[in-house]
Formats: sequence, C-alpha cells, structure tokens
Amino acid sequence: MTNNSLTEITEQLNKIKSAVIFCHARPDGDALGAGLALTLALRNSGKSAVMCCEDTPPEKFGFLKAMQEVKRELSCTEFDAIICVDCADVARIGTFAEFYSKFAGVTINIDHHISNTCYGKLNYVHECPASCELLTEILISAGYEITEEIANLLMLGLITDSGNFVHCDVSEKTFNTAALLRARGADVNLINYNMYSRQPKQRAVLYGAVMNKMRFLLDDRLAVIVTTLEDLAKTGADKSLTEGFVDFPLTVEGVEVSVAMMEVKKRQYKISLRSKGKVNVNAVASSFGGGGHVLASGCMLLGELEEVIDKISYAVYQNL
Ligand SMILES: [Mn+2]
Repeated sequence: MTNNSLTEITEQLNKIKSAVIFCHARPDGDALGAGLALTLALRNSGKSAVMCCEDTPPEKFGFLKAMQEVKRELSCTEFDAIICVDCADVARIGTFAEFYSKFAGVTINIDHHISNTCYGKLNYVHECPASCELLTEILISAGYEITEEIANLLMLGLITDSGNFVHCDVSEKTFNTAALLRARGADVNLINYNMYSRQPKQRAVLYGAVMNKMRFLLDDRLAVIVTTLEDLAKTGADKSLTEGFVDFPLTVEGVEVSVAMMEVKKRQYKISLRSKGKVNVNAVASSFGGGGHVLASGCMLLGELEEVIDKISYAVYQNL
C-alpha cells in the first residue's frame, strides 16, 4: 500500500458522514492537536465525529478546552470511517487496535513518521515536523473552516513536535503553516506559556536538587544525572515531573551524551539517553535490551548506583 494524493484524501473525507478518530496511546500535543482539530472540523461541517484515545490527555494540555472531548471508550461502533492520526503503526493505537483490524469500513492513516507502515485503506504519510502540519493542509484543501479553536489545536502540535520550530526537519512549509494558523487566531504566547514556561513548584525544587549532583565522566563528554527515590520523597514530586531533565546536561559544551537515571525501586534504574549526534545512543540502549532513536533512547538497568553508572559509561565509551 502506498500514499494517496491530497485530493483522494479530501474527497474521501467529504464523502463520509461519521468517523471515529484514533491517536496513539500516551498522547502528546501533536497527536491530540491533530485528532481534535479533525474531530471539530468534521463536526462543524455537519458530520458526526468522536476522538478516542487509550489514555486521558495529560493535565498540561488542559488549557485547551477541546481536550475534554477525548473519549477513552467507544460508545458507538457504527461509523463510516476510522481515521488514525500520528500513529506509525496500528499497535500504537493500543486497546483500539483490535477494533481497527476488524473494521470493514474506510480507514484513513494520516502521519508524519518515516517508519509508518501505510496500514490504512487510504494513506497520507509525509515526513515533516508534525502531523498537525499535514492536518492543516488537509483541512484547508477539503474546504473546512479553520476556526480559532482548531487553529490553536493545530498550532499546539506544530509547536510541541517541532521543539518550538528548532528541529532539523522544520521547513519553509512549517513556517507557512504557522503563519496561516496565526492568521486564523492561534495564540502562540498562550501555547508557549503552557508548554514551556510553567511548572509545579515541586518540579523546580527537584530540578535544583538533581542538577546540583550532575557528574561529568569520560573527559567531560558524558554527563550523568540521577533522581533517587529519596529526592522524590524530599520534594514531594511525582516521578513524571522529571520529564525533560535529560535535556539540560546535553546543553553543556563538550558533552556528547546526557544520561538521566531514575531510581524506580532499590537496585533498579530507568535510563534515558540523549546524544548531540556523534554517539548513537540507540546502540547504547540496545546493548541493555532497550532502544529508541539515534539521538534519544532508553533502557532499564539493575544493580547498585555506582555499578549501573559504570556499565552505562563503558557502553557510551565504546560508541564514542
Ligand atoms: Mn507527532
């Protein structure tokens, strides 16, 4: 199966009367933005549309009220079409994968991941920073109105998946998409404030404690930070608040690899790795049964803290 043209996708969208929209489990800003923008656009043009996701949207996206529209269960199974957004493969839709595979109607797959398996009857898969870039193109082409609410949802995905317009794949088209959404009323300041300039007090205190213990190894080419159960208990922070910690050590000049370790329980550490490009951290994580991407990977390691740091440090050294 291969890609369909933009016209084929929009013609199919205009034909259907009802659709269920799926995004991937543990949804991010792009998955939610793309799915909800499509849901609202279909509803605004008189169709029935429901967005389903295995997990509830994280609290940080709550500033956009459309997040309340995400359902965790399918209340009705009579639809003309299933539309999957931001899902590289069927397994990523989680609990709904079985329903998807038994569905006899039209299936449309819209995604920006290069690894996408083109699993839909119709597919619109193009590599770019965000699924929301593709969704904007599709909604405009299909003649749907981009309301202020839809513009905010699409801008959320564009901003979060492009790392605030800094990733390598950000193109002229990405900025043109952003310009169009801004013209339709997207509030860039509001989205940035909620995504990047706001955190609970516990996170800020934990951040200070963890960064204060940062270590430099391999002639300052490897930086390691550790969040212990004691750090979490002392600051009252939930472990989910450590998201993004791993990025800070990588900003240090000369550091090629950043490793963030989190003590899950005694003698068990969840490891996140980031690379500036010289080291393939997917290879490092894979040697411990984990994996991910060349520049961002993860794995789980058992043992005493110093022992685990030695193992990781040696594995990074071998890939330097
Ligand atoms: Mn995405």
